Amino acid sequence: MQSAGTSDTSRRSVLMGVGIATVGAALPPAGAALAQGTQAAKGPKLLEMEGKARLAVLGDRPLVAETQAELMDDDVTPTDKLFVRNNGQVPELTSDPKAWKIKVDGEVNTPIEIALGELMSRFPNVTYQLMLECGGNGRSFFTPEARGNQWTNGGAGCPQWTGVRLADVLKAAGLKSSAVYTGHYGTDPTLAGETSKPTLSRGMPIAKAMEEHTLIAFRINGKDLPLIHGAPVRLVVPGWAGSLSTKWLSRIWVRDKEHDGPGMGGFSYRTPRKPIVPGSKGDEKDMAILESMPVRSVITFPADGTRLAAGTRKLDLRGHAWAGDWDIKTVDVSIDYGVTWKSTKVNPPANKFAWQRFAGSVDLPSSGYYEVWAKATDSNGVTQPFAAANWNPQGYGANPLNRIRILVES
Ligand SMILES: Nc1nc2c(c(=O)[nH]1)N[C@H]1C(S)=C(S)[C@@H](COP(=O)(O)O)O[C@H]1N2
Ligand SMILES: [Mo]
Repeated sequence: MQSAGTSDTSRRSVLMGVGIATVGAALPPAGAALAQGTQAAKGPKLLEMEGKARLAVLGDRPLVAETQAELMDDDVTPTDKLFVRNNGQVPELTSDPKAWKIKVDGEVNTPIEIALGELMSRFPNVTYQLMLECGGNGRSFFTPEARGNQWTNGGAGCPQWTGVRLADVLKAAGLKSSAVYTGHYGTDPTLAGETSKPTLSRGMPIAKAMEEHTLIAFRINGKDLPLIHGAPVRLVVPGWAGSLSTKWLSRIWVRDKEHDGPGMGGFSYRTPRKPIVPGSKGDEKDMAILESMPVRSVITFPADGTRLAAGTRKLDLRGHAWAGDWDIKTVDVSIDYGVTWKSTKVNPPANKFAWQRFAGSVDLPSSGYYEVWAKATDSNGVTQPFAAANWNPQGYGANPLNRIRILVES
């Protein structure tokens, strides 16, 4: 248990008067396969960056940091607690955000180059609470290990975004009948420092681009975007892999075929159409692009590793659940390793593509060690598996049910 999460949670616990203290480090990792804490044993390296909370650093170059489960407890993700995922370097901050240019070209009747200031005033501004989730979220739950950043469940957040609808801008440019896909470009230099080629350039089918919650966003939680999250302007493509939500947005290329920029080919952001042997090489032609993210739940209170005072027989808990394009129907919890389940109360989302709060309680029959499991089911009836399923070489789509460890003292 890392120090930031521990102090934060115990402070909140004291305020709430429930008498919980966290001493996660004192608990052994749950049977290795079950541990879901962020590098529970050693404790992660914590991010030290102005304007950012002490997130768990998964990589320095490029910078990648995830949000510890207990820091995901806010209804609306505060900007400082939003995970960070860069593929290259961070570009320089522009001195004149309003003059920042965005180009829309390709399969359109009238290619546009528009300054951000004009974009803001010409198109209706909308504000929604929208999920941003890395396509690799949950990757660390795969066995054997899949290539890439070892996310637990913290490559996800749900801030409030303000921007214009991408659909409005595409309509202004006029889509040709040949328009089938987008290709997105940002200005971040590659890790090697090149600016002549994109670091990452993904795209989506036109239908997703025209969805009313797909935004060209310039504000987060009511403030200008910070540089690390894409200032002055980015895409927010909620519910789908975060790699579509291009930061430092400079160009949308409307394509007459599936986009083919870096991040579109091979095993990138793809999951198998039919299950493959875990650890095997796999065959590119059996892979399909990951679009909607899968159903997931995260217990955000109490923290993994919480120790409860002797005599505690009831534990209140809460968290968030979400499911890409879909809503959450139920979240169930278990304290007996999935033998019996109890339902929780699930709130409706603030709007489509926002996560949903669940809250409930479990009865603890005695003192001792427990794991609390949470399992969400979406509006299609799709539920989280007990273990990460559908292994793939680059590790997308792992969404096993969530587990925390609890000790009731005697
Ligand atoms: N230009 C650019 N946009 C990008 C990336 C990037 O490396 N460069 N990373 C993408 C990925 S993989 C994710 S998950 C999200 C993360 O957004 P955040 O860092 O604001 O949380 O940004 C996406 N947009
Ligand atoms: Mo990502």
